[in-house]
Amino acid sequence: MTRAGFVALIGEPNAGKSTLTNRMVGAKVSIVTHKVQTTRARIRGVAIEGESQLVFVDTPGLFRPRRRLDRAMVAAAWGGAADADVVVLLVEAHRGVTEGVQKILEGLEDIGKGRKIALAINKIDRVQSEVLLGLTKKLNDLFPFSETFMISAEKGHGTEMLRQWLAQEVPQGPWLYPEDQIADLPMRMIAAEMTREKLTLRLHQELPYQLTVETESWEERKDGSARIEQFVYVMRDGHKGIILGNKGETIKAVSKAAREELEEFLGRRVHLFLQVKVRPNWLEESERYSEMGLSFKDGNA
Ligand SMILES: Nc1nc2c(ncn2[C@@H]2O[C@H](COP(=O)(O)OP(=O)(O)OP(=O)(O)O)[C@@H](O)[C@H]2O)c(=O)[nH]1
Ligand SMILES: [Mg+2]
Repeated sequence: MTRAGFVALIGEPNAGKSTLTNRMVGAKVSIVTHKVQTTRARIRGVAIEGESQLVFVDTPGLFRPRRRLDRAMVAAAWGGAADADVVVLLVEAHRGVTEGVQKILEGLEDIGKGRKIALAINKIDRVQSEVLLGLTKKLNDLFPFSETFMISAEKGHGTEMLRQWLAQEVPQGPWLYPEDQIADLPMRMIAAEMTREKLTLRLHQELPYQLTVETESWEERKDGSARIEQFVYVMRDGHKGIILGNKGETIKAVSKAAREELEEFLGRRVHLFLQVKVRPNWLEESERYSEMGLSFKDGNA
């Protein structure tokens, strides 16, 4: 009597969707930063709870898109919700019912037909408990959520209860992935994401939103190590200089941090080579989108 299903995590940028995905899976499958719009495509992480296999679908944040990339990201997020068995909306406890949250609730009216939508108020570690009762009521007045959870994805509060509830909500049926699989994303993409995370953490202002990372080659070596070459695409010459840093120190530090994480993930040695390429128009190149796991067409205005 096994169960299995897709659980889409949706919410505004920075709500903690990727943190929750990693918490549920028990490993880092999706990158996390303090900046908004970190996740760009749907990332699947697999967790097992009792007889149930839960496939968490981490999605890009939902916001008012301006660029082609934004539109493709938002479309990927709504698509994730529309394909899921259960949807969990994450709302930040300290921010409450923002305009962005209200917009998402409107969008959920259609998605909610035929599937359960749960509310997870996240980052409860940041507010007093009195705030939570008011916020729960306010949100449930606005939308008929099947269930409300109060969690801290980062600290792990309340996440067990959410997981147990999801385990009984997904449909009966055979498991969708082998028991030991935790992610469903090509390794070359996971590797590119790790580098993008380290870049995003180190770079200031708008630059992280204007770059993309691709794994260009991946060579297995006889000694068991992997030789990985990645391209960092930026739009302007000046950006290249910023990423390289003084005497190349920025790119060196990024490369080291990404390599270390990759080595831990793979359990073996990695030789990582990063090259920065100036590509003024990469945001309008369809190949960049397929490399990210996004649909170029979804970005059409
Ligand atoms: N205090 C606190 N911070 C949290 C919690 N969950 C996540 N965060 C932080 O919130 C920030 C955003 O987390 P992410 O998991 O990247 O958020 P996201 O919803 O995936 O963001 P996008 O991918 O940009 O849509 C990070 O700095 C996290 O460490 C929490 O429960 N409490
Ligand atoms: Mg994310």
